[in-house]
Amino acid sequence: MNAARQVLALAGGVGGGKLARGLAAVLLPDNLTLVVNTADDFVHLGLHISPDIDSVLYALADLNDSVQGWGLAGDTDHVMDALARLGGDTWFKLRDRDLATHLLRTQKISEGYSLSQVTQLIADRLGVGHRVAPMTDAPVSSVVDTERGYLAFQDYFVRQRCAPIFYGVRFEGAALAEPSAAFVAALECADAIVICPSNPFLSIDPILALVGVRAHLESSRAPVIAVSPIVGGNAVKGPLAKMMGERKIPPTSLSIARHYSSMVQGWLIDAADRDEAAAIESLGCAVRVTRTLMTTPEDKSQLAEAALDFAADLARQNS
Ligand code: GDP
Ligand code: FO1
Repeated sequence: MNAARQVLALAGGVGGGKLARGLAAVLLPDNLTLVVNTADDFVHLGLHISPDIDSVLYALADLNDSVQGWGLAGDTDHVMDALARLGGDTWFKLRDRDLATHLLRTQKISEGYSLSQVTQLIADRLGVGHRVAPMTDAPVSSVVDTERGYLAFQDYFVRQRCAPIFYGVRFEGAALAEPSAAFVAALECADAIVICPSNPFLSIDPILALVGVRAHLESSRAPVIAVSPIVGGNAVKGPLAKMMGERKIPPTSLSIARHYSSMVQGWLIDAADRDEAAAIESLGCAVRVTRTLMTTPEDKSQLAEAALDFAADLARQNS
């Protein structure tokens, strides 16, 4: 177990879930808070869906479908098949066992639970000991600006498969949304803050857009370490490189470092991108080159250890 005291990690779904699993393997439950993007959340077929929270919870419980990137391994589609026969909406697949999570969350929210409370309940019931919290309990929704106009997030991401040219994204509700209580507590006592290799535009920016979060990170006593989601000049999964191309931004770790700017003190980039290290350092941050591709459980733990060691070294230099 790593000696780090309190660690706060900011996460989306796929890249976030992978590093979250590594951090949970090397940190005791009381030493880690995972704060997860909720701007992808929406109500579908009457159910409250929190895709990134579920991806992180399923990853921590070792129940995730790692090939698909979302949902539960080995799930089936009887409900969606039956719904298709009835002519219902099946563009967003609520698979059979995954449906149980959405049903329970929706029931509890209708009974007055906050998203934080229901996330804790589901974590407990899945046997996840590490703290997983939504970024906020307030409603925040990503709206994507595209060549086809403004699109609700899941319409852009799933229904239209990120095909429309991406101009930008706004986070409706974020400017008035307070971070969740667990997020505030973790910001106040963190000894290290880790930005997971999640999509900066879609998964991390909504977290940074909440009231006070960006300012807190910019003046943070705790080192902020980020892992680049770009490996070898491409995204490991998902639309990030395509989106960057459409914004005329080269798909490099250097571009990602510029995006987060002075908020990050330490960058972990992949060995395949080692040539970018000097340019990233010239932005005023430290860089470590390592393997950032997380395929095996060992990859995840090693990358988590690398991030925590980096944070500890930077904290020592600051003191
Ligand atoms: P989403 O919310 O489901 O889209 O997932 P995230 O935003 O958390 O993660 C998406 C990003 O994770 C993509 O841009 C990928 O490049 C990145 N990613 C996925 N797997 C890995 C990996 O093993 N290593 C690194 N460095 N990045 C990864
Ligand atoms: N992604 C898809 O590409 N197609 C789906 O049908 C789909 C269903 C789905 C159901 C529950 C859930 O929690 C996530 C689901 N996702 C699906 C993932 C999708 O929501 C995105 O990957 C994230 O929102 C981006 O983080």
